[in-house]
Formats: sequence, C-alpha cells, structure tokens
Amino acid sequence: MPVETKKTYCRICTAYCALEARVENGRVIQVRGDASDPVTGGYSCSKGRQLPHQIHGPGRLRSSLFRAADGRQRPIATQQALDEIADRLEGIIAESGPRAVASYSGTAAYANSAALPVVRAWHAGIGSPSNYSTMTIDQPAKVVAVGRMGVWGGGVHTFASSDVVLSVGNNPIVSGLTLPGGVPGINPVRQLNLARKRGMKLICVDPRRSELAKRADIHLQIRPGEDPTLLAGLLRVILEEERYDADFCRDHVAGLEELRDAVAGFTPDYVESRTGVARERVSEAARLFAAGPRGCASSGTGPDMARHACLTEHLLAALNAVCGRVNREGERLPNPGVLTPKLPRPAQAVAPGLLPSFFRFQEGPRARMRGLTRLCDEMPTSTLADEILEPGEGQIRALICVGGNPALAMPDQGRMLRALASLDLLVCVDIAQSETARMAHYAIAARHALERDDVTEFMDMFYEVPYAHYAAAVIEPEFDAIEDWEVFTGLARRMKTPIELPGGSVDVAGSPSKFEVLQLIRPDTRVPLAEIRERTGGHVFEDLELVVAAPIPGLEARLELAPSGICEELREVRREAFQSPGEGPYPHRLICRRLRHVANSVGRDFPETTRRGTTNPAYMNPADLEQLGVAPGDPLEIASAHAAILAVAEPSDELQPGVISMAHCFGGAPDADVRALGSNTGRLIAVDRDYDPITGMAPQTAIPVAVRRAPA
Ligand SMILES: Nc1nc2c(c(=O)[nH]1)N[C@H]1C(S)=C(S)[C@@H](COP(=O)(O)OP(=O)(O)OC[C@H]3O[C@@H](n4cnc5c(=O)[nH]c(N)nc54)[C@H](O)[C@@H]3O)O[C@H]1N2
Ligand SMILES: Nc1nc2c(c(=O)[nH]1)N[C@H]1C(S)=C(S)[C@@H](COP(=O)(O)OP(=O)(O)OC[C@H]3O[C@@H](n4cnc5c(=O)[nH]c(N)nc54)[C@H](O)[C@@H]3O)O[C@H]1N2
Ligand code: SF4
Ligand SMILES: [Mo]
Repeated sequence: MPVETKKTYCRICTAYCALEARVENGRVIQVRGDASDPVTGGYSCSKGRQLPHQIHGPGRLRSSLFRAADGRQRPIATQQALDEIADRLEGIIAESGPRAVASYSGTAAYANSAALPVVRAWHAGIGSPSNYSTMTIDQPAKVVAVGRMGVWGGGVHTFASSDVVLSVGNNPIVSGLTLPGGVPGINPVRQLNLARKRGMKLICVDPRRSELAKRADIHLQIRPGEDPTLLAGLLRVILEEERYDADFCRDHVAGLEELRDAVAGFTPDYVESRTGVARERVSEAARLFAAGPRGCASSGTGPDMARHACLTEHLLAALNAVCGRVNREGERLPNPGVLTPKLPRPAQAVAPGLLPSFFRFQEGPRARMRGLTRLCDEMPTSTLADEILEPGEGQIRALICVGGNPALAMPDQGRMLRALASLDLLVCVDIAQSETARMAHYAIAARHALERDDVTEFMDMFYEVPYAHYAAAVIEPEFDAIEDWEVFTGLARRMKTPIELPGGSVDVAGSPSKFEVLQLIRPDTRVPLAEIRERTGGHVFEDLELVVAAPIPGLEARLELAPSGICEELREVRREAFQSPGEGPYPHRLICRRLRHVANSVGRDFPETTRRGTTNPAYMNPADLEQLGVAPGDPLEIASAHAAILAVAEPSDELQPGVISMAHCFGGAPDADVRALGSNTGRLIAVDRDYDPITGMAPQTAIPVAVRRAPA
C-alpha cells in the first residue's frame, strides 16, 4: 500500500496548525507541520504531532456504549443508541418540559466548525434554553465588556501594525490562544521575533515569569488577582499626565470624567503596595503604552479567571479607547474576514443595543440560582451543576455533553460529579474514554477531527491576514463513529423537531453532508465556501479588500467608559481590604496556567506526556518549599476555604514566594494517586462563593490557599 500525504490542520488548540498527514492503509501514521502554509509556516507542537496516537491509540472510544442493567457499559450501534436517547428525551420533555433537557459543549465542540451552531439550533427546535458551553467559564468577561462599552466598528489595531502591545495574563507561546490585538498564538515565537525586529515593544503582566514574560521589554510581575488595581493605576497615569488621545475622546467616548474620578484613588503608592509592582515600573509601562502611536491592550485567561474579571476587561478596553487605538476611516483592514458576512466596518462606536444577542445579558430566561442570566447566547455554565441538583420546576434531568469533559474540567468538581451522577440521562459524545464518558448512560463514539471536514471558522476574524483552511477528512473511521453535529440532526429527525440555521432548515430527514450544513451555517461569506474548499491546504485570499467606512448616519454612539456598575466596582476595589503576602489563614495564592504537553484534559495519555510524568506539578518558589520543609517531588496539601487537594511539589524560580501555579483538568477520584494522575484544582473552587454577579464565574485563579507538607 503506498503512503499518501494529505493536507489538514490540527484542532487540538485554536492555533489550527496546518499539517501534512501521512496515510497508509487508511491509518494516519505520521503528521508534521505543513511548511508551505502561508500562516502557520510549518509550525506544530508535540501534541499535534501525536495525533496518530489520539486517533488510533488505546484511549480512543471505538464503539458507542450504553449502561446495561448491571451498571456496566456495553457496546451498542450508534443509531440504536440515538433511538433510545430520543425516546428518553421525549419522555423527559413530556414530564418536565424542554428546559429539563440540557447540553454542554466543550472545547472540542468549538473546534468542530458545525457543532455549536447545530447544537444551538437543536435547542431552539425543542424549545429548551438549557444550552451550556465552556464560553461562560472561560473568558465571558470579554463579552460583557463589549456589551457594556460598545465596540468600535473598525476594530482595534492589529498585532502586526502595533508599536506596543500590553498583554495581561496570556501566554500564547504555550496556549496558542490568539485574541484581537494580542500576541498571536500561531507560530508565536517567530511572530514575536519579527515584531521585535520592526521595533515593537511588549509589556507583559503576569504573576509568573511566563514564556511570554521572558520575552517582554517590561514584565510587571503582579500579585495574583490584582489586575484591576494595576490597570486603574495605568489609566490614572495616562489621564493625569495627559497622555491620552484627547481628540478621539472628544468625538467618540463618553464618561471620561467619571472614569478619571473613579481611578483617582489608584495612586502609584497604592498600586505598588497592593500589586507588588514598583511605582516607577507602573509609570514606565503607562508611558510606553501611551506613546504608541499604534498598539493594543489585551488579555488571556489569567485576569478573566480572577475576581473582578469584568472590571479588568472593561479597563483594558478603556485603555485602548482613551488612547484611540482603533482603525480610522479610510484605513485598510488587513483581514476583513474570509468566512464573515459582507458587513461594512464603519469608523464609529457601535452602541451595545445594536449588538447581536451574544453580547447581551440580564434578559431572557434566567438561571434558577444566584440571579444570573443568559450570556453569550447560553445559560451560565457555573450554574449547570446546581440546575441539575436543585429540585423544582426547570430542574435539568438530561445532559448531552459534546467535546467536553465536565467531570474533570468544571470548577467545583465535587459538585459537578454529584450532579452528573444524579442525572436521569447523561449522554457523552467523545472520541475518547474520558472521565465523563465513563459516567455516561450513553457514550457516543465521535469522529476524530482528521475523520471529518472542517473549516477554520472560529478563528476567521482573529487572523491577521484573510486566511482560511478547509480540510477534508483525511481518513474514514475504522469503526461506527458519528460526527458531533449528526448526533443532534439524528435526534431532531427522531423527535420531529426542526434545526433552523441562518441559511435555512437542515433536511433532518435526509442525510445532509457536512459541507451542506456549513453552507447553511455561513450562507453569506466573503469568499464562497466552495472556493475555499477547492484549495488544498490553507490559503490567504489576498484580493479581499476592506477599508474602514465612513460613519453610518443616524447610528451615532460613543464608547461608554463609565457604564452602570463600573465606577461603583472601582470604588469597591479601592475600599477592599487586601492581604499582603503571607497574611491570614490562606496566605498563598494558587494561579492557573497551561502546560505545553496537554490541552485541558487532552493529551494526558499521549506517549510524550507519560514519559515526562503524568502529574500536574504544584510549581512554587524554591524558598517556599524550603520553608515548608518539602523536597521536589514530595506531596503537598493545598487547602482553600472550600476543600483540600494533594499535589506534587516542583520548584520554580519563575514565581514569587506565596504563589502556586498549577494546571487544571487533572486528577481522578479524590483518593487517586496524585503522582500518577495529578490533582484537580477545580475541587478548591466553590461556584456559590465569591462569584461574579454578571457571569457567575467563581475565581479560578488567585485562589487563597494554605499549603503544608502532606500529612503522612
Ligand atoms: N480550575 C480551573 N478549571 C478550569 C480552567 C482553569 O483555568 N482552572 N479553565 C477552564 C477552561 S478555559 C476551559 S475551556 C475548560 C475546558 O473544559 P472542557 O472543554 O470540558 O474540557 P476538555 O478537556 O477540553 O474536553 C475536551 C473533550 O473533548 C474530547 N474530544 C476531542 N476531540 C473531539 C472531537 O472531535 N469530538 C468530540 N465529540 N470530542 C472530542 C476530548 O477527548 C475531551 O474529553 O476548563 C475550564 N476549567
Ligand atoms: N498547551 C495548552 N494549550 C492550551 C490549553 C491547554 O490546556 N494547554 N487550553 C486552551 C484553552 S481552553 C484556553 S482558554 C487557552 C488559554 O490561553 P491563555 O490565556 O494564554 O492561557 P495560559 O497559558 O494559562 O496563560 C494565562 C497566564 O495568566 C497568568 N495568570 C494567572 N493568574 C493571573 C492573574 O491573576 N493575573 C494575571 N495578569 N495573570 C495571571 C498565568 O501565569 C499564565 O501565564 O489555552 C488553550 N490552549
Ligand atoms: S495543539 Fe499544537 S499542533 Fe495542534 S494546533 Fe495547537 S499548537 Fe498547533
Ligand atoms: Mo478555555
């Protein structure tokens, strides 16, 4: 059998690296970065290069399973499983109403270009608002910030055109995360080096000397969770020293004086005492950012997992707004979006009321707890466990998980495990025998990314150039596996409910192809989907030209610097008692991080990971370990006000004393061996304590903890 080489892209993280897959006998035997790709340039990481193991290795879910009367999971034909699931869903809806039927879409559902829209449309079809996803436990604060301030029609300055970049709690060199104006996660070191060569300056705010911080011109090694104070301090310097763009502010922002008043108390001395960043460094960073002339402030998960995340995101957007860091009328946008509808990009603020429902909150169906509302077109995921556990009208009885692993990923893991175990029906659509799949009544064997078509739609607006990649399936599955979205069209066919997409209804009675469904999801792309599919590999559509348009008359609006709640929250932060390091019953701060060799819960069984050791170490400053009398590799006990976990100590001089840096999505049962499985930081979090009043997120970083040697 000859070996064929086929082009595709990796979907483990959103860097979407273009790959060449070597296929022999219908199996992927090797993948490598595609050096001919105009954007990803041959880059790949060890996770991507281990895709053959993910597809063909022992962790793969090679058959759908049902839970038999004896409690064991047994193989079942997928279509038979869908018959039975549809029956049970109909029964639950008849008894308890459609709200009792929920879904949770995880990171892998976002990587499938048809899954999310079909899941949402399926929910609309059955009349259930109970769709959840990782969006509302990840960075919903960014969505809230747009929903309160409004947004500039012409967009912020791109990385490639920036003279200065302020990156807060984002480590794209490891995470591959790309956000507008931030350091791109695609071939990140190369992109950074190119930018440095043209003189770009990087300011990095991170409690850890991260891979990105090591390459920054200024690293502000902040105390965990103190971003609002630092950013308010930066704004104060810029406003006080009149370094902002007064012309832009006069014409396009509102609330400047209120904001100025609200940040007045964040004096350099106060900022230094609270954040641990020397006052001179704060001023230096503020002046460098304000000097621009082009640039962008942006963030990753770090500050968005902390308390006051919505305020932090607002202050970042305010920094960009007061410095006028937006594309002006007549400027050419380097990427108008290949798969995005042909809408104009005007040089004006767009008011929150004109934005799509995705950005709205405090309207529509409400969660039954904590006064929370829909956000990002979904119910807030922090309430999912309680919506399952809490009796009464609207209680969730059935949950379909697709491309997610809530048993390990969810903050407040104990609560989520209890909730999952209490469901009348748990369905898990996964490629692997995940922790959630093992708990399910039905585990549905899904097609792997390389066994299906996809297009780079999630990243479309985040690329710096008009790039798109349509990857056709590289191989067919060796067994009975189904596409994620086909689970929902299959259920819709059986339940006789519609699936309406922007381009029309899905023919659920027939068997539409992925391409047809993608066309219904994106009926109005700048480049026709068929044209993107015709190319093998990724392509830059050079001819796409979009110039920032003149403002649309009648839609005048201003970027709102001081919407309701913001100045109040700033004053609240200023009044808050804050702890100095080492004080109180929980003197340490546990911060979130990503590890290079795993993506959330994915990759823990990859050969390179298991060679390295399978735990998620608790990284700490060596002086802390010495003080605790703990040697590297020894077990530690980490206790929050909610729970305690064991973890394996690992010295790291990237951290200041008092800080512990640990990855999430590890661990097994509470009493499992931490050296073999790692430990679950989500256990330390209580979703009903200290949560954000808009997003419902409880802090997933800067968690106050006490650390000691593990008791024998
Ligand atoms: N304490 C703490 N908790 C956190 C975080 C934190 O920083 N700290 N981070 C949070 C964040 S940002 C996120 S996004 C969540 C992640 O939460 P999840 O998305 O729930 O977790 P993942 O491990 O990414 O789950 C991916 C699952 O999809 C499966 N999969 C892979 N490919 C496919 C496919 O093609 N089809 C299907 N059906 N399944 C597939 C994998 O086997 C895996 O089981 O965790 C959150 N939890
Ligand atoms: N290798 C790998 N890649 C991944 C993932 C993975 O698990 N592994 N997960 C994927 C997912 S779901 C997501 S959402 C993205 C996330 O992508 P990123 O947001 O880039 O994630 P991290 O690499 O954890 O970077 C967050 C940084 O924030 C810092 N930080 C922690 N607490 C604070 C704080 O209070 N303030 C500030 N300023 N910084 C803080 C951490 O030290 C860390 O360096 O990555 C994705 N890519
Ligand atoms: S996991 Fe690695 S190879 Fe795959 S897209 Fe992300 S950076 Fe690229
Ligand atoms: Mo995430």
